[in-house]
Amino acid sequence: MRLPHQLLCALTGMAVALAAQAQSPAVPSAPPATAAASSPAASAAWTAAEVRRVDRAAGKVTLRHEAIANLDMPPMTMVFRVTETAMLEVLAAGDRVRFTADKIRGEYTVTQIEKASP
Ligand SMILES: [Cu+2]
Repeated sequence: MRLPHQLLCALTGMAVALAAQAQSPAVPSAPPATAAASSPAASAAWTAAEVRRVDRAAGKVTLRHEAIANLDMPPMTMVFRVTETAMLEVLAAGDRVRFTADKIRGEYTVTQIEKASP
């Protein structure tokens, strides 16, 4: 009864494999934007900048920034949103800072900012 036994083992093996396949959870298909929003600091590099204007009411800051590698952006002066308006409280025009930024929901957004060490 060697053959039937082998056949049974083969069939059992297949059944286990199929069951494992069926039970394995689907790979979560989170869009890249969501992943970036949840952990923006992971990929974004720090960029040096000078604060030109702080708009606390609008939650925006104007920065004269150096090249931003992760956004493929050359040096320029531009307005950024911030993820939290509290980030603007310690900033004033003329401050030298470093920051990380990402494109969140289509808008360039500062995700971290701190004053540069003198
Ligand atoms: Cu820019």
